[in-house]
Amino acid sequence: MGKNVTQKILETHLVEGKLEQGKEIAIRIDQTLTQDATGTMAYLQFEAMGVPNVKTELSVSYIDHNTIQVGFENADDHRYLQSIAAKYGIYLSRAGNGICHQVHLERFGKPTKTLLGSDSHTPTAGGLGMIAIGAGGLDVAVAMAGEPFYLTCPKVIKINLKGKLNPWVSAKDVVLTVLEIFTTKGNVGCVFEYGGEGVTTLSVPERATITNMGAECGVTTSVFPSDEITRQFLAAQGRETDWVELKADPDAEYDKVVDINLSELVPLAAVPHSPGNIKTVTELAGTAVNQVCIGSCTNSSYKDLMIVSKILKGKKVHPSVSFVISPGSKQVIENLARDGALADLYSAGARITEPVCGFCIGNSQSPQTDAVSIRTSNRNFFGRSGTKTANLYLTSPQTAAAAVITGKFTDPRDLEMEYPFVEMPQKFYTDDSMIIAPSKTPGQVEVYRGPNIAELPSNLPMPSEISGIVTIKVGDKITTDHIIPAGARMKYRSNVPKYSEFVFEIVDESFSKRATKIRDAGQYNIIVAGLSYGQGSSREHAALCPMFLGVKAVIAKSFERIHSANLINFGIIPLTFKTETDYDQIDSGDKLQIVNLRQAVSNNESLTVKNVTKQTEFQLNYHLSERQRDIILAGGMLTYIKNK
Ligand code: MIC
Ligand code: SF4
Repeated sequence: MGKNVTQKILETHLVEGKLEQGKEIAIRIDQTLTQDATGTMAYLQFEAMGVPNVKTELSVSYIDHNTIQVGFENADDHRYLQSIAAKYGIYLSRAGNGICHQVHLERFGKPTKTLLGSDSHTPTAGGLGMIAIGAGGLDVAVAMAGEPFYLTCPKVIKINLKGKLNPWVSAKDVVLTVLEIFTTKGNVGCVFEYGGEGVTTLSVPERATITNMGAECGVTTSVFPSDEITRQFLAAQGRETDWVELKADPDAEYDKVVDINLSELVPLAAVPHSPGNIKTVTELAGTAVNQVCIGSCTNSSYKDLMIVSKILKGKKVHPSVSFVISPGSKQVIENLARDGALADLYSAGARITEPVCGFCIGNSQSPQTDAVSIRTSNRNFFGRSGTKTANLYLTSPQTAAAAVITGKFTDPRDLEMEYPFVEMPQKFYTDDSMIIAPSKTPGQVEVYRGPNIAELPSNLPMPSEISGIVTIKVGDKITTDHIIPAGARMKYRSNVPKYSEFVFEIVDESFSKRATKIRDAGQYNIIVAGLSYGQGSSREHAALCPMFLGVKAVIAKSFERIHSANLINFGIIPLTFKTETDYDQIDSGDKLQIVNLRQAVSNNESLTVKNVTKQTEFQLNYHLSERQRDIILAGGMLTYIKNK
């Protein structure tokens, strides 16, 4: 039987288990990436493992999230990361070099390899024909120490692309169509594999836009084949020798095939507050726009910004629009500058930032009260921009550029101009001087630790039973941005006690104080949630900070993959309702008792919970492999590794 691309890569990296869908497997990780906001914690954990240097083929530490540097915290963390990279054999991409996913695509990604990254958009590199997976920092630290990565052997869904995109319709509209079909929930344990003749019409950065936002569907990863287009991209990066062809066999089988005809697509937008709420731009046309933000790891490539510059050439930003561009990398900026596009963008009135996450993570460029903000990024979650009342819409750069000119939602096909086709360059201007290689004398490198770096919090083994209070009950689709905000709070990533003060800040400001009180009174905190709990980012602080506050269990209707793994890594048990309607029988403040927990988990038996307040009882499920049960019982991954 023929094999698909996903199977081919997984098979050559398999170190434990069988490629049977739904079973736990372990794969060898060739490359890792971290970014600074998840990286400091990942490296503290790596240091705690006592391994002398990374064991991967390549590990890169990027600085792209916390670059605001108001106060000493960010700068100190950058120094810490630089010294760790030098000491342990890791490449450091300095602040100013670009957003991790864009730079990785340009300079490091290789077809047929595996990549594990402490950022949920790591699947961007799937555009190059890699299996690239987002995970918590601790999982990445473990991979850097040479251990395999465990995952559920995925279902592979083929997205069969036919036809060719029309002018003004772009890769972003393809992935918004995918989101419209699959939504943001119910796709855990799947891989989207792209195929069909339409694939050859898309450049690598366009493919990367599509794999990037697969993260919003909650899939394990998304992947494209590696073909002639991939070869041309790598050759233009001066890396042709990194190219390997990788295609699905003609008789490859898939769990499901979904056709998308590129020729039929139209400009789309994700409307507030979920990337899965899709409308056509025509439906929104005429809505006044206050802010346009172009860039982020989804749409910040040379081609994206070159098209924007051509649309805006000789035009000016509408007076009621605040217009910002965050290019993807220093390479993108330098190539735009050399080709004259930067001048056109400045002339149009763009506020061009460093090549960083910036507006996307809400640590800068927060829009005005009640703003309508059009963004080319991937997430429009409630509160993410830093302005609670803002309404974020996600579109293509083409649609965003149209609004820059008109000041309102405008279908770019209605602009009275010819579509500015942009060819991919034969050769990019490249310069890796902002990437620092590891030290040749690592023994002499001293690790720098500023006062922002607090001690790693530890956890105790799982108790024989959990007696605790439902400190908060939340609804469906709670994202990690709800659980622990990024934005202005993100500078405390290396200081868990401080950062924990902001857990659930945008949902219930009193959570942290109430949870601390319960913890200090010797009881546990329990979180109750609806469907798809933990959507969005890979930030392990969404588990680590609750752990610090004494949360021992989360009971939800369902969980997202990365967050569920992070909960396990920090000794918090993710439990699901056996009967979903039991969710309605619990209220915030109820006292619950999960009896006989340790023994039941050791024996893989189902759990009974008593609602002491309501005098009721119900059953809970959990889906944990034997290894995960051992991690939970040990009180988390670090203790589990030490015990081993
Ligand atoms: C995001 O887009 O939410 C982030 C910030 O990149 C996160 C990582 C983090 O919280 O540090 C992600 O996507 O994993
Ligand atoms: Fe950065 Fe935004 Fe991409 Fe996250 S989604 S890596 S914050 S640009």
